[in-house]
Amino acid sequence: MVEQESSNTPNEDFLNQLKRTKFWDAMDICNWEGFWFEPGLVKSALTFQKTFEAQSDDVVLASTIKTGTTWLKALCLCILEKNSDTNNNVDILEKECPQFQVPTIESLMYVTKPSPDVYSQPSPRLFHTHLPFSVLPESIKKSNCKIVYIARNPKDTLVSLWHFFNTIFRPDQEPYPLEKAVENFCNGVQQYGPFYEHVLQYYLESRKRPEKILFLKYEDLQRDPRGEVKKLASFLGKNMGEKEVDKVLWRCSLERLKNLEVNKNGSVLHAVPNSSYFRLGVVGDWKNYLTPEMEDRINETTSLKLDGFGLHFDASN
Ligand code: PAP
Repeated sequence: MVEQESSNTPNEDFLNQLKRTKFWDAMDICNWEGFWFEPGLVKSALTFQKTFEAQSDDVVLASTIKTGTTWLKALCLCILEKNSDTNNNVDILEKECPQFQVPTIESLMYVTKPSPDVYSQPSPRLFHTHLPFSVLPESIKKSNCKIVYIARNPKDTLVSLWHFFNTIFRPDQEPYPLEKAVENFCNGVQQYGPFYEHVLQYYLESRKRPEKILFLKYEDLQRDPRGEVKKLASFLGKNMGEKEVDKVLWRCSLERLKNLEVNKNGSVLHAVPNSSYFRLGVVGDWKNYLTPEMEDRINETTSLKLDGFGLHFDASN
């Protein structure tokens, strides 16, 4: 488990030396290793780096924010058959949000209830992190454990992020100006940003080591859910038939998860209702929000950051 304070955690002087700014006038973030984080996350990321020993059958899920993490967590729980409580054969997704069942390691200190001891779960262990590849514990990079990364097109990611942080930071206020959110996104100044460098790091690593890192896209999962779930299962060493795949897809569907009592009313992280993880889940929702100028701004940034690396997101998405 990630500890909050130990001899491994950095002292406040170290954190105070990091460049700081405010995200959306609401949250202090600091720049560590080229990415922006709340200071508390840097502390636990450092503890994670120092204490985590990967095992060869571990499965590490990774993503930047709002790219399909909750869906991926649910899918992997089901594919690895970690979703049923063996005592009474109950689907654990009915009891707790996927965000609790597969905790984001560096966020554990923010959970509202006793956090699961992720380090000592039965094998194959299943983890999630929003950390960029460059700061993962060395043992994750060097061992044979597998990484599954989920990416999403930048415009839908931004719109999803905008809804999410409006719910969290401004429940009773006007939404944060979208043009400012677009600027932050394009400049990379947001929790776990920059988006582009995050996605690119995992993408390039997946090209080098396809047997270690599976790079998925949210849009592909929406377009061809059966094909993508089979690919994911096969990467995790499971061959699944059509019926099994359909069952997993149903169990993990947004419609089902969103309407479970635990996700309608529960909460895993302080001040973050579970319901905020389940919104619309469609590709191209950005068209309902972004002006042509905002669209151009994001498309130009995407082109500037990703062209030449072989990573494409359909700009019409
Ligand atoms: P996180 O970064 O806080 O973990 P994450 O799960 O990555 O959040 O992103 C939430 C998005 O995934 C939401 O997208 P939207 O705002 O565009 O609607 C959410 O609706 C979508 N989502 C959550 N669960 C599912 C699911 N089971 N199937 C499809 N999309 C989902």
